[in-house]
Amino acid sequence: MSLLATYYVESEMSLVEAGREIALEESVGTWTQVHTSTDWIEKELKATVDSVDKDNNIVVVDYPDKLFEYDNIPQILSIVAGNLFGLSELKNVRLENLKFPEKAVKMYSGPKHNIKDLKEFVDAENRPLVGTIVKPKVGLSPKETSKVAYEAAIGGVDLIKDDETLTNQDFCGYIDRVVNVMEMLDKAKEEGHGNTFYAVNITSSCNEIVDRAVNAVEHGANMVMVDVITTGYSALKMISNAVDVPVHVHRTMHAAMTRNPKHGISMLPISKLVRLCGGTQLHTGSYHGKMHGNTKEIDACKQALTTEWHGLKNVLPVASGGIHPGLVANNLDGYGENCIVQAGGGIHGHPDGTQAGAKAMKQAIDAWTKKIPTKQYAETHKELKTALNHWEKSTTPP
Ligand code: RUB
Ligand code: MG
Repeated sequence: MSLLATYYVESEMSLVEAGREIALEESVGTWTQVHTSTDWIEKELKATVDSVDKDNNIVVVDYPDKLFEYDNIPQILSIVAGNLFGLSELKNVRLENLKFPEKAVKMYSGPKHNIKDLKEFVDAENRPLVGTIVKPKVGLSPKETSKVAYEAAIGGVDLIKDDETLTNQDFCGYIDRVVNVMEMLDKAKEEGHGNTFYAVNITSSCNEIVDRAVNAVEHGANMVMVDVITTGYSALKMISNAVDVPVHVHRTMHAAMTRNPKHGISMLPISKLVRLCGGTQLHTGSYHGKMHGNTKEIDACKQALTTEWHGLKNVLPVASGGIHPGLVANNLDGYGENCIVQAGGGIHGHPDGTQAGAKAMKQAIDAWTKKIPTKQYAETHKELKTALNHWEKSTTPP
């Protein structure tokens, strides 16, 4: 039992030598021989190269159990994703995957809700969910935000969320926002539009974030949103422990680590850490959109979030970023029905407004669910037709 970390490596050295550099730097070695080590350290704590795949520049490093406090994610990351990124002998290095031993996974409670729970709440058992990010991303007052949320809800979205830069500014405090938005979502429900999630962004500093989560729920929030890369995995775990509502996990800043295919950190280990720490949904990129990611990497994240993992509840992947109704089918072909497809501009930029935009997105999802080509479905659904015409030339999928 040990932790296996997979790296993509480019170096003048052989892959085995490069792997050994990583293994030593991150376990018991340094740049020169030291005279302070002991037999126990060398025998029990020394990481080794498990395997190499020369065709793909892949090295797997085996880190012994005793190196870790498995319930301490910052400590785990300081080993598997620590100094190694700066080693000058490595031209490029990217953490591609982490394989945790079962006993490590069992130290985490994971999400409190699974995909089935989320889908049942919004009565979407057999289809993907549709979500929206209120736009403009900042500037609307709580009342104005709630009006946009209401239009989106009656248009048919399942989830409304804040954008990542909206937190608790003077013009739109989070408590006022929750109260106003939930009031309008209750109104939509009374009018027969069913339940809608509202993910209020409680991202803040560590002495504040749990209070914000608890306060938001006390004021009626049925979901909270947190940005995991900027606040950290420990913050996510604390939030998930503190409140019983689902936790929507956004990943602003991730591309600083994930974008370069040769250096940094893949979205896959990030997805696993989010599942351990209790996220119920996680942004994993879009197959087609303004910031579309690596298709293979999205597939791997989808697999890591949704399939059995030592009894942890599963996590709903989120496709987001530049999506409009014309891109829905391509994203769903990749994700399948267990995902949320989100649109900000792709809903609030509809020529006939937010309600029509929400209808158009929902129609695009219905078309995919019924296996009808989007363009054909648009012949009998006017909001969708308008959306397809409007965005015909933007980010058209191949
Ligand atoms: C989408 C949006 C999201 C990003 C991030 O707005 O605000 O923050 O797209 O998504 P719009 P991801 O729909 O107007 O582009 O992390 O999944 O790339
Ligand atoms: Mg955003």
